[in-house]
Amino acid sequence: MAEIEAEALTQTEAREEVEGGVLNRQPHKLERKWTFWFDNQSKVKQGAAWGSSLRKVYTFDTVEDFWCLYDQIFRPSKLPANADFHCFKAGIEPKWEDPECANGGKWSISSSRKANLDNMWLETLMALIGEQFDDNEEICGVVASVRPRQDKLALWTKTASNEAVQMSIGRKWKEIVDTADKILYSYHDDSRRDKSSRGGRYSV
Ligand code: MGP
Repeated sequence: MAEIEAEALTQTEAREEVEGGVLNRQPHKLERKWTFWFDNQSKVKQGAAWGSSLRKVYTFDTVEDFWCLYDQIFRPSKLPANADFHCFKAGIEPKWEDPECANGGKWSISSSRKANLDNMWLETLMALIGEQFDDNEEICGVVASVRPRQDKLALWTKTASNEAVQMSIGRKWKEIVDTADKILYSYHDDSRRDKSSRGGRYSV
């Protein structure tokens, strides 16, 4: 995370970075491509299918593009109620139906304060694009949700039944967002069923 922060050039620094009199603006490439999504469910007509308001916004693969997108758009405190931001690996849709997510689940954290949600979202994004998790291949992406009752952050992973891997990801995520609160892991399979069967399967 620190490496990414250190690597990230502010626009002023980029402007000042001159090599032999020539402006050097080589972008800093990420390990892989990521996509930001936006879902504003408050605008959806009643009865519309889930996902009808989900939009792919921008795919990026440089540190510079990430900071620009984050600064200008993707802060959860800018979200209206009942809207979500997602940042997922390019090629994975933030839906239970996506083949990479179909057997997966999510770690969830609730946040009652908007500033806190922004911080946890940013720390998580930096950890994802900086490939900070031991099991990077298990990660699908992260979702920030603003809801009337409580805001939420969810880290989606691929193989819900692999308890050891999920526990390791959950412990690491808690460190990254720096929370002492208990966090719970739920299977997407359980979420598809009625609310009563949705308890957390793992916790850290
Ligand atoms: P949500 O937006 O993840 O949680 O799912 P929210 O709004 O906090 O509400 P709660 O149900 O957790 O209390 C809300 C509802 O949207 C789900 O119950 C599903 O009906 C639907 N939904 C959510 N997701 C992520 C999906 C999905 O990936 N696929 C489909 N088909 N429906 C989904």
